[in-house]
Amino acid sequence: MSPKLVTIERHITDTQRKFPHATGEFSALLNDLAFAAKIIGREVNKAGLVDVLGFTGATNVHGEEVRKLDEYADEVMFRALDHTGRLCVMASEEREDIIPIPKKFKCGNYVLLYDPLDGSSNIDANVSIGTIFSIYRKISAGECGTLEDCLQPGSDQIAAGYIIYGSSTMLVFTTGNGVCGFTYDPSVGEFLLSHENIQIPKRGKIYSVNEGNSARWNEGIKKYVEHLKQVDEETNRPYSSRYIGSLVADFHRNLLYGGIFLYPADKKSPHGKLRLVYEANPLAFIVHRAGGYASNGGQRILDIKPESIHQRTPLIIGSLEDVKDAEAFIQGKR
Ligand code: AHM
Ligand code: MG
Repeated sequence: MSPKLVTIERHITDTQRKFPHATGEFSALLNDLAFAAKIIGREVNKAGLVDVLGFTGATNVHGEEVRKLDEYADEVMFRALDHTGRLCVMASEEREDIIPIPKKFKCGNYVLLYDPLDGSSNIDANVSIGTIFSIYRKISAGECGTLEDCLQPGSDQIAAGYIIYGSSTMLVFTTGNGVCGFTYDPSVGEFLLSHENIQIPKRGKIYSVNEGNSARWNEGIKKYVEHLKQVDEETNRPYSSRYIGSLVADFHRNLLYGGIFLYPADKKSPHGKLRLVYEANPLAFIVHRAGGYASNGGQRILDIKPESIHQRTPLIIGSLEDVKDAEAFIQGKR
C-alpha cells in the first residue's frame, strides 16, 4: 500500500478542524512560515554554487560578522510575514530592536520571534544549519505589538519550530500537542509528513558540548561530563560525544536518537552563549512536548521571564533523565 501523503497544509488544516472556534489565522501563519522555509532552503542549497558566500563586512548586534545568507534569511522571514495581517510585531536575532509591522499593513494577534539562520559559521563548510521560530499571542493593549509581547516566558509560546537545511530540508514544529516533522520534497515543492508524534527517548547515549571550553567550566559541569565518559554498567559503554557546532543540527539528532546538548555558563561567559528567546525557548518548548526537558542548570528554561530580547542563557536540553542528571551535578547534589 502506498504511504499516506500528508502535506504540511493538509496537516495544519486537519489539526485546525479539531478546534471549531479557530479562525484559521494561526494555521495560515504556519503556512506562511513553511513558505519562508522553502525560499530560504532554496538559497541555502545553492549557496555553494553562487556568489552568496563570504562576509558582508557588517556586524550584528552581538558583534559577530554577518554573512550574506544570514541577511537574506532575515529579510525573507520578514517579507514573507510582514503584510499578512496576522502578526503584531516580530523580533530577529539579527536585529537590535523589535521589528514593527509596516504602517501600510494591518496588525494581527500573533508575535513571531526568530533566528533566521542559526549556525551560520558552518555555511562555507556545507554543514547543516537551521532557522528557529517561536510564536506567542499578543498581550499588549495597543493596536500593534510592543516589546512586552516579545518578552513573554517560553511557557506562553503557542507554537515553536525549526527548519533544518541538511541532507534534506525538514520542518519540525509543535503547536503544543505532538511534535511533527515534515521533509521537503523538491520535486513537488511540498513539505510531506515524515515524522509523526516525535518522542525523545527518556535517556540517550550521546552528549553534545564544545569541550574545548572545558578549562573554563565550573566543577559541576566538569564532573558531569567526566561521569558520561565512564563505562555504564547496563550498556557496557560510555556516552558518545557528537558536536556539530550547529544548534539545530545537534538538537535534531538528539531529539530523534536521545541525548543531551549542553552550552553551559563558564568563566568567560557567565550567562552562556545562546539566546533565550530565539534559540533556547523554542527548542525547549519542542523538547518538552516530545517528552524531554530543558534547563539552565537551576530552573526550567520555559519558566525564565526574559528581560531583554537578546538575553543569553546557559542551555542544557534533551532526554529527560540526562538533563535531570546534569542539573544534579551542576547543583552539587552528585
Ligand atoms: P549563531 O546564532 O551566531 O549561529 O551561534 C549559535 C551557534 C549554535 O548553532 C551552536 O550551538 C553554537 O553557536 C556553537 O558555538 P561554539 O562554536 O562556541 O561551540
Ligand atoms: Mg543563532
